[in-house]
Amino acid sequence: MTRRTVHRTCPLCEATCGLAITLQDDAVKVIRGDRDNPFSRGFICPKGSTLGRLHDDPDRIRTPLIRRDGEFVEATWSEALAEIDRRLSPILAEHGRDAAALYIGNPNAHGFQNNLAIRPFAKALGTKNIYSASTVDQMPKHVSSGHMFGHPGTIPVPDIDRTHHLLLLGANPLESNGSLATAPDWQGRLEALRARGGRLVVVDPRRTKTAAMADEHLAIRPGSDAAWLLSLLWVLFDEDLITREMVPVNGLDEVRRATSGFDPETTAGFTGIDAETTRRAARDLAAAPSACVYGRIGTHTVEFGTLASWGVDVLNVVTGNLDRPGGAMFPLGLHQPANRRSRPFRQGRFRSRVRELPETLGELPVATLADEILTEGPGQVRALFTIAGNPALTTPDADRLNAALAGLELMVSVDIYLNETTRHADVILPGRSALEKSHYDLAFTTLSLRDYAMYSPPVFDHDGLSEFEAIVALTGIAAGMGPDADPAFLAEAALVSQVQSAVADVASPIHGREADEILKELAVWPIPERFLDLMIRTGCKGDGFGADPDGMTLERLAAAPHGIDFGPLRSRFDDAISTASGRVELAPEPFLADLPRLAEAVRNHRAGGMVLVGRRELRSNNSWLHNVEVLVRGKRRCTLHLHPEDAERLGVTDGGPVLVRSNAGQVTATAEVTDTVMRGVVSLPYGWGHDAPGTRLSVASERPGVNTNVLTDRIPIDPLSGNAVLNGIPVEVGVSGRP
Ligand SMILES: Nc1nc2c(c(=O)[nH]1)N[C@H]1C(S)=C(S)[C@@H](COP(=O)(O)OP(=O)(O)OC[C@H]3O[C@@H](n4cnc5c(=O)[nH]c(N)nc54)[C@H](O)[C@@H]3O)O[C@H]1N2
Ligand SMILES: Nc1nc2c(c(=O)[nH]1)N[C@H]1C(S)=C(S)[C@@H](COP(=O)(O)OP(=O)(O)OC[C@H]3O[C@@H](n4cnc5c(=O)[nH]c(N)nc54)[C@H](O)[C@@H]3O)O[C@H]1N2
Ligand code: SF4
Ligand SMILES: [Mo]
Repeated sequence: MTRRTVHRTCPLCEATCGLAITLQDDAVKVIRGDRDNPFSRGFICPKGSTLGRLHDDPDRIRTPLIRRDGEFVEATWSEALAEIDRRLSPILAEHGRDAAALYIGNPNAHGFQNNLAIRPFAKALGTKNIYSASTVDQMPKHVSSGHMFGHPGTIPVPDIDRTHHLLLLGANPLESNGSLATAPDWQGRLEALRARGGRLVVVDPRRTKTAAMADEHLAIRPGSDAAWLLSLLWVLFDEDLITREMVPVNGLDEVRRATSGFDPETTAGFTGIDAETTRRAARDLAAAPSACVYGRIGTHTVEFGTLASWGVDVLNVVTGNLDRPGGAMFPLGLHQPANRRSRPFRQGRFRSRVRELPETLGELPVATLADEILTEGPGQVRALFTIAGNPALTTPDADRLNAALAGLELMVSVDIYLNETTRHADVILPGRSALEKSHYDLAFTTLSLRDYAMYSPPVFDHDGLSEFEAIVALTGIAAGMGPDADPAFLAEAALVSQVQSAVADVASPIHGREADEILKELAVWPIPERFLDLMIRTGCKGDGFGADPDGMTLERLAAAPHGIDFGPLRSRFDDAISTASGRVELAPEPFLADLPRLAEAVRNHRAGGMVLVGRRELRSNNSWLHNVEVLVRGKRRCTLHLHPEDAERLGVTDGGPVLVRSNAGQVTATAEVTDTVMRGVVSLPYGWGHDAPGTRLSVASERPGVNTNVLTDRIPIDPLSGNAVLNGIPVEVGVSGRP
């Protein structure tokens, strides 16, 4: 019997906790928080300890599947790839590249292999129909960052470990463990904030766990944060509380003018927050020795998502809190170059065919994917690839999308489950369990609240292609090289060209070096790691392949099994900001142009009517952890929260059925009467609805819950980012059978 403990990063959520995994005879015995991890210091949530169960889940897909006569049958990799090639090629030949679409799901952001493989795949497909979970999530933040800071990836994070005042809107990190702000143990960090005399203010229509531990909870009407943030700004200007010690900016006067009409009295009816409370909140923010404003899902997935994102960062700037300790700071990932260079941020370089919605970051709003599949005509989507995504549960107007997926000529999924989305596929290629993959957080080290990095090797081997190789094989097929091209050869060719451009780039630390010499040094690693090593060694702390003998390499990172903590974030304005002016652009033209729409919403607001918001719970993760028994047993969690007064008025009883109807569809949920939700608001968690036929989710299907995205509408979107509206959905609520 051999017993050993390995260490790795939990890939499930953005907190990136360190795990200590004890194995006995190559089976997972127990998973604990890694106490020697300098970032997470032993913190773990109930999900992190289930990686072994996920790995061992008998329902998990381990071999390629091909649908034959309506049934999935196991196939070899070469059969599966040949089938994809045989069916994709005529579609592209006859209907053009736009006839294929790609949907990129959330787990691709958790790691580096898929991340690296997908971009070339999208390029090889050559379609404008690229979609991802970003437009049901954080796209507004990319757009505000792109315009204000010069690059959509330059996202400031709240320095919660040092701040004196955190104003947190539309986020519930005690359940979600944080987002676009990577840190393990938010509860501990927020308790420490309060213990050192800092103040936590939470703005949320629900009294969440995070709100319950706050100094102050402001219940806001869903969808109205942008107007409230403008009111805070209005007060700061009105009371001369704008600091003189801010980072270099353009557009301060334009912002002052833009706030006119958003005084706290005018917005109070719309936001549900009275004018005096708003004034006090603005004064508190300005008076704090350091402060940060942070908004997340509840501010992004709404009709004014980009304006709210913008408002958050304008507040951080004009209170003097951008880019300073205790404020909102710019992280820098180990693999990133120190100095951000970028072309001017542009959107709308192409548009969607049916609704003519503009592109952002090379992708189209996923809210319109079903339109592109269902609407006939040149450019109609006939083939869809999904990689680690479950849009049937996670994107708006789900009934319609489900119908669209059922009618595709070809659908190919790379996934670990036969679920609500992949049941529509013709070919499923197995993804790998977390323990079969090496790990480095390409995305989350760039959003981390400390300068921290970690690399973990795979724990287990597997048969067949790795997930990275599977996506590279699809790239070969999309590029017309057929199903038999060797993924290793294709990836190596991509690496060679990347090294060649690095040595030709005057700004690269390896400019002028021999490409062959660099490639030889990289060759000690498996192929995906070679890309990572190249980035790290040419990155901000890299050794430049010998130029700085003390610099970082993947080898040095890998030698630190608990990761390396390089310290707290540092101010880095000049390197982070890549606008043409070198200043923060406080008043981007498209944002000013969107303000009349907000002013009109404020003006037209009428009280009454119910609206729906979402929620997340600790033991769940988006749509795909419900097949893990230990996480779903116990109290039923997919319930409709509604306020006792609303329940009484509507005749709904606790635990009874409740019918919820919107423009898009209707569901019958189980009611949970609770005063944690404000009057006029109901809340359903998302990611449920596991009762579709043809799935293989033996645990999840026993407690299916309902799919809240049957209720969300595909038509309203945040026009500046294309983000779907998932919160603040007008609904009718009533006893089942008589709404
Ligand atoms: N109403 C409402 N809708 C929402 C949200 C909301 O708050 N409310 N939130 C939105 C947000 S923030 C997000 S990020 C999206 C998420 O939307 P998606 O990315 O579409 O959904 P996930 O539930 O993350 O689905 C992940 C899929 O990947 C599979 N999978 C898991 N791990 C792996 C792996 O390692 N490899 C492979 N190949 N597959 C894997 C799972 O089986 C599942 O099919 O949903 C959005 N939708
Ligand atoms: N346990 C768990 N953890 C997760 C996930 C999960 O599904 N489960 N998903 C992961 C992903 S992909 C993401 S993106 C993050 C998201 O992380 P968070 O942004 O923290 O997401 P939520 O917990 O959904 O919190 C959103 C809050 O916004 C509130 N809200 C709704 N509408 C409004 C509004 O108009 N204004 C304001 N101010 N608030 C509003 C909701 O009541 C809710 O409490 O979580 C990640 N972590
Ligand atoms: S908080 Fe997130 S990263 Fe940490 S153990 Fe839980 S799921 Fe994993
Ligand atoms: Mo997300």
